Amino acid sequence: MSTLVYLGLGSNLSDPCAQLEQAIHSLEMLPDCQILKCSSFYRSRPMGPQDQPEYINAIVSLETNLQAESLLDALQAIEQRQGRVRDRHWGARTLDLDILLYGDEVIDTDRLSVPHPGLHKREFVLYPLYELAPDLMVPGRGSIASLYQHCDANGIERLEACV
Ligand code: A4P
Ligand code: MG
Repeated sequence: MSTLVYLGLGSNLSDPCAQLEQAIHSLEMLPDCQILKCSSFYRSRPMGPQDQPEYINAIVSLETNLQAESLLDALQAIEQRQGRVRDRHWGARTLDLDILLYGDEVIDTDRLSVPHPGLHKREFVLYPLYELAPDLMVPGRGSIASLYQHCDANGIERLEACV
């Protein structure tokens, strides 16, 4: 049985728009996964340490037959292929792929917290997610429309084209 999943994509190093485009291409190639929609790209201020470049973020929805942990393995392999280096918490990165929602499941294991714990308060998640799925309900958090309406834009900008 397939599950509807929302993934968060983020990058602030080494041509972030190209990183996101490459990641979307890699997601299209994944077995047992079918991309449904992709949001616009958004530019936002870094959350966390401020001595790092602005981020480009987007959201992809897909249908998958993969279990959540297998999907996480596949996402981490894509991050590694695109040169992800993990140093400090919330530090700069070529590519971050987060599982925001996995159907309406609530998952709390050593490796996975779903819905993603930051989802409901981050403009760089709520803006693209509302664009993609304005009727969505987030388990434990209510409607995406309400979360979006109560979220501070914090200078986020929807890009017409990547430059
Ligand atoms: N993990 C647990 N739940 C999940 C999930 N739902 N999806 C675990 C993906 N991974 C999940 O992740 C650390 C571990 O989280 C993984 O091994 C996985 O088992 P990571 O990618 O190595 O580290 P991280 O991303 O630096 O940590 P964290 O705390 O997940 O950071 P976030 O929440 O991803 O935030 N500013 C802007 N403007 N835009 C951004 O996208 N991103 C971050 C990172 C900081 N500032 C940002 C942005
Ligand atoms: Mg991450």
